[in-house]
Amino acid sequence: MKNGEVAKILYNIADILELQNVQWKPQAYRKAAQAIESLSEDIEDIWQRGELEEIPGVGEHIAAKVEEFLKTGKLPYYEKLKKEVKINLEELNQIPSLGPKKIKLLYRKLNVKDIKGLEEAIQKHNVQKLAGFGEKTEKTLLEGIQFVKTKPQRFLYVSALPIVNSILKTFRAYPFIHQMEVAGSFRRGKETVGDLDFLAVSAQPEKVMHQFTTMKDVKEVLAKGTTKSSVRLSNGLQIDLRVVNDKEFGSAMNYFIGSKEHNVELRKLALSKGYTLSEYGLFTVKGKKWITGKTESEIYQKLGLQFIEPELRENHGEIAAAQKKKLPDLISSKDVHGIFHNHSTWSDGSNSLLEMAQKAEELELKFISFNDHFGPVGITKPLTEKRLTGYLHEIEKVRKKVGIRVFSGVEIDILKDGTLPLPAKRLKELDVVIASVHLATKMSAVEMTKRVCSVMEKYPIDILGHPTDRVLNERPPINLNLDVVFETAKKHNIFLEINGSPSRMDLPGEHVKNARDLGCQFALSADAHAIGHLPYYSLGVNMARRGWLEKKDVLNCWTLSKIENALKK
Ligand code: DGT
Ligand code: CA
Ligand code: CA
Ligand code: ZN
Repeated sequence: MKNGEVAKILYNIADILELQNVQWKPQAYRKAAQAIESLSEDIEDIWQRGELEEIPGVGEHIAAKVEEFLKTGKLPYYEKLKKEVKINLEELNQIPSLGPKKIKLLYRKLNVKDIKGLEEAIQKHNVQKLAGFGEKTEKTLLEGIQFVKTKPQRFLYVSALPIVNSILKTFRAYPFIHQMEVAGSFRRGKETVGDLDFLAVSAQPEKVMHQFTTMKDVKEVLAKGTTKSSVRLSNGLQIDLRVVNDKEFGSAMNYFIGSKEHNVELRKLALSKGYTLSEYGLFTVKGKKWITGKTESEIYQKLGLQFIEPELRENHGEIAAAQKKKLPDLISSKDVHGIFHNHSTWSDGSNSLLEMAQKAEELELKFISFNDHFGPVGITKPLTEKRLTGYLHEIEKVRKKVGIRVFSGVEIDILKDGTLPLPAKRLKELDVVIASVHLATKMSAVEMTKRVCSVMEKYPIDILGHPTDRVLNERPPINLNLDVVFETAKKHNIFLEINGSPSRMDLPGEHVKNARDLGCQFALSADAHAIGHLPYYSLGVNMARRGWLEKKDVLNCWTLSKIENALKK
C-alpha cells in the first residue's frame, strides 16, 4: 500500500519545483498528490490494471513517474531534484507555519537547508531581520522545531484503513483461517493509531504466521512465534497478530480492542460479580470454571451489561451507562444524508461545483453544501464580496442540473479582532455559513476564546468550523477554553463541526462527548477539496460515535425540511 508514500513524493516535487520558480507544474503535481492521497483503493492495484491515468489529475507524465516508483521503489527524477535544491524539504516541511515561500527565502538569504541550520540562524537572530519575519516568527519557528522533535509518530486512521482492508481480505480468503478481525485503537475508531492489532482463529497457526511475516510490504520481522508475531511495514507501521482458539476469540477481542482503561474497569466489575476476566475467557473466581469467551456479546451479557460498541470503550462512563441500559443508539454512515463544508474551484478546490454535486449524487446523498473560502485565508483565490454574486449564480445553475439539494454557503475567516469580513446582512443571503479560524493562531486562550465567541454572538453563523484548528502530526490545537466555546455555541444554536478531513479530524471524539454532555449539536463535514475527498465524512462518523452521538444530535441525519428549518437565520 504505497498511496501515502507516492502522494508525499509528489507533494515534495511540487514544493521543489516551486522553489525553482517553475510555473504550473507545482499545481499539477499537487493536484495529482491530492487525488492519490484520497484514493480508497491501493494504487498498486490501479497500476496493475493500467489505469493510473484515470485518476483525476494524473496525466501521462505523472503516471509514468508513479509507475517508475512502483516498479523500482525509486524515482530518479525526485532524487535529482532533491540534489539540485540541496535543501532537506521533507524535514523543514514538518515545521508548522513554514511553507515553500518562507523556506525559499530562508535558503536564499541565510542558506538554511535543514532544521539544524534554521536553529542556528534563529540563535544568531538572523531570521527576524528578514522581510516578513520578526521576533515573533522566530519564537513560533522555535516552538515548531520543538514540536517536530517531540511529536509522537502515529499513523492517520485513513492511511491505516486500506492496509487493514487489504489484510482482512487476503487472510480471510485463506482456507486455514476461520476468523480474522482487527482490534486495538483502529477498531475503536481513533483518529490515529500507534500500531495495528489483528486476531485470527486458526487450527494451523504456523501457516498464518508464515503468511503474515512474508506479506509483500513487510520490511522487518520484529518477532515471530507460533501464535504471536509483529512486523514493520516499509512505511514504518507496526502490525501485531495473534492466533487464538475459537473458544477464546471473544475474550481475546475484548482484551485487544481495549482500551486498557476500559479493560481495567471491566475486570473490576467482573471480580465484583465473582468472575475473573482475561484474554482467555470469563471464569469463576472459585474453581476457575470457564463461563464464556467465544463472543464479546456473551461476555458483556454475563456481566449484566448492554453490548458496548468499541468506539465507546475509553472508560468515559460507558460501563455505568451499560449497566443502566442507557447507552446511546450510535449513528452510522448510512444515517448521513449529506455533507457540509465542501470547496470547489471557486476557492482552493480542484473540482467544479457541478463535478462535486454530481459526485455527491453518485454517492446517493440527498444534499451537498458548498462552503468555499471567504476572507484573507492564506490561499491565492478566496471568494470576495465582488465574486460572491457569480458564485451564487453558478450554484443556482448547478441546482438545475442535479437531483439533490444544493446549499449555498461560505467558509468565512474569523478575523483576529473577532469580526467577520462580510456583514451579517450578506451572510443571511447564504444557506450555510461556516466560520473558522485559519490565521493569527498564536493567541492566549483568553484572547482566542473571546475572538471565537464574539463571532458566534454577533453574526448569523450556522457552523463553527474545525473548532480546535489542529492538524494531526503537524500543528497543535489553538488555545481555547472549549467549555466556554461549547456553551456559547449552544446558546446561539450554532452547530459544532466534526470535520472528517483525515489530518484535521476536528472536533476529536473526547471533545464531542463533552460538548454533547453540555447539550450541543453537530454537523458532519468532509472539508472536501476534490471529489475523492467527499467520502471523508465517514471518518467524521467515527468521531461522532466516539463522542456518543445519536441521529438527533447530528444535523446531517435530520430530514431535509428539518435541516432547512435549522439553517434559517
Ligand atoms: P495504539 O496502538 O497506541 O494506537 O493504542 P491501542 O489501544 O491499540 O494499544 P496497543 O496496541 O498497545 O494494545 C492493544 C490493546 O491491548 C489495548 O487497547 C488494550 C490491550 N492492552 C495492551 N496492554 C495492556 C495492559 O497492560 N493492560 C490491559 N488491561 N490491556 C492492555
Ligand atoms: Ca494498537
Ligand atoms: Ca499493539
Ligand atoms: Zn477551513
